[in-house]
This record gives sequence, structure tokens and C-alpha cells, in this order.
Amino acid sequence: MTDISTLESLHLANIAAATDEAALEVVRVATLGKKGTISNLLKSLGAMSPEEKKVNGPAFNGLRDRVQKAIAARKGELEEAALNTRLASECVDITLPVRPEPQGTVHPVSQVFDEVVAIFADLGFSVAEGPDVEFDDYNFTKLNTPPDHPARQMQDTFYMAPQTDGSRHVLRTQTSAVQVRTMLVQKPPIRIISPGRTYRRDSDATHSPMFHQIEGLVVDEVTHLGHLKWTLEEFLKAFFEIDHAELRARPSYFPFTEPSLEWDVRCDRSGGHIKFGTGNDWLEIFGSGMVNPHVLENCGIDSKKFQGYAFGGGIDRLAMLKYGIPDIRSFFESDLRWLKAYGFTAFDIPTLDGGLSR
Ligand code: 2NL
Repeated sequence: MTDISTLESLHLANIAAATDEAALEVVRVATLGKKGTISNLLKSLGAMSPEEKKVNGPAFNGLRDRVQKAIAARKGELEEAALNTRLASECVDITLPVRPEPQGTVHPVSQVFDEVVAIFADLGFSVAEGPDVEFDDYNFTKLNTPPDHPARQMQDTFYMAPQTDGSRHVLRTQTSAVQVRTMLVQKPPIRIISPGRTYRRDSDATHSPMFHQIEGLVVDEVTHLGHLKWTLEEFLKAFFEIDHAELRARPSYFPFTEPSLEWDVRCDRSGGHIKFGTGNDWLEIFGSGMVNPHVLENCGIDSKKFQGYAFGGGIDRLAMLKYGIPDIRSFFESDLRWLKAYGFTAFDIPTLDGGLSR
């Protein structure tokens, strides 16, 4: 009997000393496993006399039951401790901010670029793009501005170093060359806009040597100035989010259009900021005209069968007017304070149904 109680206290001490479930399992195998000490005691009952069995049977079984219970209890303790440790390590401080504030903003020129594309896409225009460094031929000659033409002096051009054949590439002075490229490869009907960077040797509060332009071109069998006026009105209404836009045409001159017109939009500057659609002021907004038949012919389009209208305007200028930005040079200074004030979040994606501005 002393043997049994010694054994029991030894086992119970081992169980209590097990600090994790693996150590406890070692104790269980050593006692209750197939060849464990208690299993061996129970097996030894078979060889005993009935009297010995009577005494040892209940003693051995009692020992087994108590050890079993002690192991189960210790297992429960260890499981709870393991769970508590895990919970402590996985705890989350719910008072922390959800996510850091996004630092970057979408530049107003990019935003307006996307707004303009959304509006013209809705009117059935496709977007055409081309290189910033252009052939002189596409930037000028095909647009009815040959080398000796006085209109070459209308804007100061950045010329690249001469090629081996003597020709000089230019930084495009307008995006019209993109439309030339389209006309050279695509038959009418053509309905495209070409937004992009343009370059002129000019710099003050309203001129930057690099600026952004949007041009539009429509070529079809019946195309006239009424279509042009309607298109510009629809654009202005959508862009400035107004119900009415009133346009006034003035005669102008561009070598690539004939006749050429400049459009002013009715506006009100009395309230400290500019409002469109009402008032007694006018603001110049687009240059335009019917595509000069020479330009169509230069691009392989039969000017007896097809005619077209074209227009151009400044994207930076549209952004300044819509978002009240006074100086064009601030667009290109990369001042983070300015970008924070005038920039947009990446979630302000301009769509006609979702809204064009914040
Ligand atoms: C302005 C004026 C204009 C065009 C651009 C054009 C393009 C082709 C043929 C004919 Cl391919 N015209 N573009 C026409 C008139 C004016 O831009 O004030 N831009 C800032």
C-alpha cells in the first residue's frame, strides 16, 4: 500500500510539474500508456490470487482514476494558460487611428484632364495621343504653316538640334499634330480630342513654357459651325456644372482653320470669384474654326467631300477658372502645401453621373 501512495504522489508531482501539453503527454504515456507504470500494475492483477485481487484491484483502479483525473485537470489548466497567452499577444488597441491619412494628392491639371475626357467621351469623342517631340512637318507644314509662312512667328517655338537631313524636330506648340497623325491613318468620320502637354517660349503669371492643351477635331460629310457651337456649349455646361452657357463668337485667324473664330463665354466677375452663364462680362475660352481645306488635303482627305471643325483651349486655364487658382506657374512648382490645398484625393474620379468636382 505504501508503494501505491508513493507512486501516486510521484505521479501527481510530475503532472503538476508539466509546464506544457507536450510535457504532460510524456507523463500520461509513462503512467497510463500501454507500457506505463499503472497499466503494468493493472496487468499484474491477472496473475494474482483472488484475495490479492480483492485488495489490489480497487487500489490500482483508484490510482488509475485519480491520475487520469489529475492529468485531465492539468490539461485544462495548460489549455487555458495557452489561450490567455495567445489572446494577450493578439490584442488590438482599438483607440489607434484606422489608417494613416493618405499623403499624396491628384494634381488639379490631372483632375481637369480626366474631367474633360469624361465629358467629351460622353459626346462621342475618342482620345488621341502623340509624342511631345514632333516633326516640324506635322506641327507646322501639314497644318498649312510652311517654313516661310508668317504664322510661324505667331508663337515662339522650342527647336531641337538639327537632324542629319537638316530638318529640326520641335517641342509641339499645340496638340494639332496628333490630329494630323490621326487623319493620315483614319478615314472620316473622325471625332477625336487630343489633350496633352504643349510648349512655347513664354513665361508670366498666365503663361508657362510647358502647358496643357485640349484640341478637338470632327471631320465628316456634313459638319458645320453650328455643330461646333453646340459642342462647346455642352462642354462648358458640363464642365462648370451650370444650366446655361452663352457663347459669343469673334472673327480670328489661325493658319489651320478658315474661317477662324474665337469664343467668349458670358460670365460675372462681380462677386470676387468668376461665375459662368450670367453677368455682363465675357471671357475668352476657345479658339476654333472650320478645318482649312489645305490641311485636309495635306492629310489625304478629299476636301470636296469632307469638311471639319476644330477647336483648342488650355487645360491649365480651365483648371484655374474652375478651381480659383490665380497663377499658372504655381501648377509646376511642386510645392507640397499648394498640392495639399488644391489637390484631389485619388477617390475623386470624375464621372458625369457621379459628379465632376468635389
Ligand atoms: C487655341 C486655338 C486651335 C485648332 C486649334 C486644329 C487642328 C487641326 C486642324 C485645324 Cl488638325 N485646327 N486645331 C483650330 C483652331 C484653334 O487652338 O487657342 N489654342 C490654345
